[in-house]
Amino acid sequence: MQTVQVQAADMRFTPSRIEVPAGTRLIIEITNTDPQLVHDLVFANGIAGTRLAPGESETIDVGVIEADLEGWCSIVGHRQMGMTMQIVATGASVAPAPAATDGADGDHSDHSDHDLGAMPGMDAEPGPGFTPYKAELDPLPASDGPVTREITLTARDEELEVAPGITQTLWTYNGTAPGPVLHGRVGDRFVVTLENKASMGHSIDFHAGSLAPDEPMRTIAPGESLTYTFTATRAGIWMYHCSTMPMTAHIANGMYGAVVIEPDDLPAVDRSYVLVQGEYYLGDHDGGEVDMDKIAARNPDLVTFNGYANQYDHAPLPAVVGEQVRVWVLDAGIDRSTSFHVVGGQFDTVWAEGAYLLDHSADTGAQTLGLQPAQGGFVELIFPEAGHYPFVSHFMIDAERGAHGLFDVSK
Ligand SMILES: [Cu+2]
Repeated sequence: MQTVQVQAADMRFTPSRIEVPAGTRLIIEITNTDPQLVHDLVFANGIAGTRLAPGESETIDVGVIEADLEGWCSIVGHRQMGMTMQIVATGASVAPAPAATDGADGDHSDHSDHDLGAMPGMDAEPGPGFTPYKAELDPLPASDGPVTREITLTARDEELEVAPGITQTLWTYNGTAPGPVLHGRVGDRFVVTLENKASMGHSIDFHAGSLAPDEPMRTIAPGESLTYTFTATRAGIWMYHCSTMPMTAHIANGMYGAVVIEPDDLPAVDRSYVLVQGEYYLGDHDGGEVDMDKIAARNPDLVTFNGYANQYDHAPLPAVVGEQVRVWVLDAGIDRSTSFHVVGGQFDTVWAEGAYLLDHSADTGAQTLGLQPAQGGFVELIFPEAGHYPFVSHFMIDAERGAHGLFDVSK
């Protein structure tokens, strides 16, 4: 028998290579010495440790080592970032075990996935639990001056439907993806409590405030909380997101949202909506988690407004002929830009990243609002007659992946 002490921290196991005479039983005493992140250690022979919070330890009986064996951390993304372990059987006469595949970290690109068809969600109805994400942005009550706004965001795992018949275990702020829309004016102070009730480390980064990221944006372990205070000194529709590694996985698996900070001179309108564009890279089974190989291939299965494919085709957004309608749009990415367009509509106003491109023009117009990941803005338009006006990302592949909805305009 051979016993080896292993530490897990900073996306590495130390040691990451262990030599064992073939035929020896290997015992690993592992300690998670990472200051922030949850880790585990699993092996290709099926032996799996449990998830360890920072500071926790356990003993894993890996069994008798007859051939080389690979191990890794099964927290999504950690294996790809380098958390692997090689067990080398010295003096072994047998070839390495063929079972070098994993079953624990969403790394399944060789399996066939959901048969999504050409237009996911267009040919099916949402499940009975379908509740559309609220796109309406309620007007702010009048105030004499800057306001302090307190909110608690709870990071938690939630199995949610993301398109008709397709569920994923998302990592969420307050149980939805995107998380809640925060709304205020220039000068408002936001006091955000982030509490982690999920199964791994998470964090938050608000683009709406300017500050040193060191403390407020730190990753906290399950069971911990932090307070993040910022003052919104500039108007915009700002992204917030988890900034725990790998950020691709944490954002794509649901940890993003919008903060709308209205400029002081923003004209009142009849109706305001908020649409946040995001992406899903589906795991290989219902209730699965984000697929890192699809992220690396930059190949999302679904592109959505407010976290559900074709959501507002199933629950159209109302408007009335002649109203001035404002639509705030944020492109949360992680990878796709957007070209926001309303079929049959023309924008008389376009505001993007802090400036008007077009300001209530009488005789010029715009057809799209183009945004890169983490950019935002708003458009305004008046619907000329009753009907059904689709809105899309005019990157048509994304409209067909679910970035599509409807305004239902009545007289
Ligand atoms: Cu996270």
